[in-house]
Amino acid sequence: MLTATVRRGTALGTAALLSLLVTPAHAAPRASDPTAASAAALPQPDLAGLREVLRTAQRQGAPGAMARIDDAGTARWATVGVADRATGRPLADTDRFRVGSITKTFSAVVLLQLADEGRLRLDTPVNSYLPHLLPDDRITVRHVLSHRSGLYDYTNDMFAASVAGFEAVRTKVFTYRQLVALSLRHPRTGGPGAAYSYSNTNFVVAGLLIEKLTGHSVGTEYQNRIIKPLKLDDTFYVHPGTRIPGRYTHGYLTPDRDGDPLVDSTEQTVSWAQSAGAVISGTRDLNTFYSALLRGRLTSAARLTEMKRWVRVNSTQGYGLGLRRRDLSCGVSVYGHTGTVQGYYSYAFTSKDGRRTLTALATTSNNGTVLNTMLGTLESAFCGVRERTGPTGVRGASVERHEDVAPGIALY
Ligand code: HEL
Repeated sequence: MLTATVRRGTALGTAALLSLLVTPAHAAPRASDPTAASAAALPQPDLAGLREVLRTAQRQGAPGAMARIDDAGTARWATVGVADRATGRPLADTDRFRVGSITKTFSAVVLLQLADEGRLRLDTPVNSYLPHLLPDDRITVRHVLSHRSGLYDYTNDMFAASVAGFEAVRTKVFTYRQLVALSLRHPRTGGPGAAYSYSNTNFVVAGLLIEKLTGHSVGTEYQNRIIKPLKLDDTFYVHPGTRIPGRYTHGYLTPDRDGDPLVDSTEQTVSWAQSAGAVISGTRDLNTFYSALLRGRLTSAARLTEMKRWVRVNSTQGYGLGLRRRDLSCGVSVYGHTGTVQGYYSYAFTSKDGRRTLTALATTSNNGTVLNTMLGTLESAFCGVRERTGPTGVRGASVERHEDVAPGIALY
């Protein structure tokens, strides 16, 4: 029988890690947020609940699932299932994985640092930096980073058929401009500054902006501005490489037709996403990243405030600039991002003060039941022990059926 394990890390390990964060070029005072509830005010995490959520995801079809909580110097983690169905190797909390759209926060951080350096203005039209790229001169950088550009999400077409769509692009290498061109075949979904409408195209434009303004690849900028300063040893951007370096967990795409076998989707270029979704990382690194971001260690306080200017997604979610806010059933709001890439579902969120952070992963995708179940890891991590309303450990009254998704993409 597969078991869940929860261990308590040494306080020294994580505390030391946090204290070593040095970002000389971007060191900034901690962002002030008068309404911030400190992690100390949060209830203790519900570790039994967390384990139950992971076991439930496993029963629902995820070969493996894990979660790690870093809480003011103490690390706790749980894993269930296998990293590799072929060998049966158990999933380890240190296994690397593909993070999907969590990459969007990396891209936003690079652009906000460029804004801090006076090299980019959020309310300037994208076409001022990239002449003639977009069909409307009024679309600004802020519109793009908050999914209010109206640019159609080309992945809607690409992954209409999940397995065939994936296999068609698995080894492909796209330029950013090719991806933008795929989007522009469609009418826009709204005018510049319209309501939130999630689109990967926005963060492909972000990638183009990073390259144009810095003269470097996004991989170089992630490395120099985030990965190196935060010492994120498990974090990589290998595009157009297809393999995950070092020790990693395989990811398994769920086919659209019941009864068809899972597809090992681990190896792919992720070129269809790049700056919108191609980062590889691990639970510890993502916790370090979001904690550092919310503690004001990656941008100035003013830019962090811009990142947290929310547009409405739905009754329990807001979107800032490459950053999600989720309001949990206990009234606590958490900040981070979600990721869906073939074979991997991830959640990485931190408290307002950045002191308690959760990253959770299930090693499957195209399985809305598992995605919804994994939302329960946030409740367990930040809301503590509370009455459970269902067998999943998810408190149903306040948890929505589906994650916020691009239209037609993840309604499974
Ligand atoms: S979708 C999301 C999530 N984001 C967006 C991005 C990411 N990921 C994608 O665009 C991948 C889409 C295909 C995923 C695939 C699967 O489940 O493996 N689905 C299909 O092929 C469906 N036919 C908004 C959910 C986010 O949370 O931000 O990551």
